[in-house]
Amino acid sequence: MTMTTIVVNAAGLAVIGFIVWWFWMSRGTARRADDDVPLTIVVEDGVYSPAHIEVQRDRPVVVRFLRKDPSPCAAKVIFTELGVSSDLPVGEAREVRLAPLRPGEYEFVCEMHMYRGLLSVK
Ligand SMILES: [Cu+2]
Repeated sequence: MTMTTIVVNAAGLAVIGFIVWWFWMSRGTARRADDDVPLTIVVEDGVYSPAHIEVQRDRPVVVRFLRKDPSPCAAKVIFTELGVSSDLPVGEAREVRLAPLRPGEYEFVCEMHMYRGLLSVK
């Protein structure tokens, strides 16, 4: 194995590691919903911030999305298991209303699943 091969392989592994981290581990700790203030999620730079939110069971949920990313990738948010979606105009907050939910984990993504978030219902 030449030095170049080793460097290329190492770089490849680093990229794979980064992608794994990006998709599965970068969600961080959940932001919990307050009773009166709807959660605001900023859509920017390939991530939802926060990307992990937590709400209480059996209560209507309002999540406000503010899209800052002009890329068409971010134009829509979809709660896949719930069959709820919303268009997100750039720079204009949009509220997504969800019926009371049973405890569980519900994913929300952009159309291409590049943006990924998780709604935990407790
Ligand atoms: Cu996308």
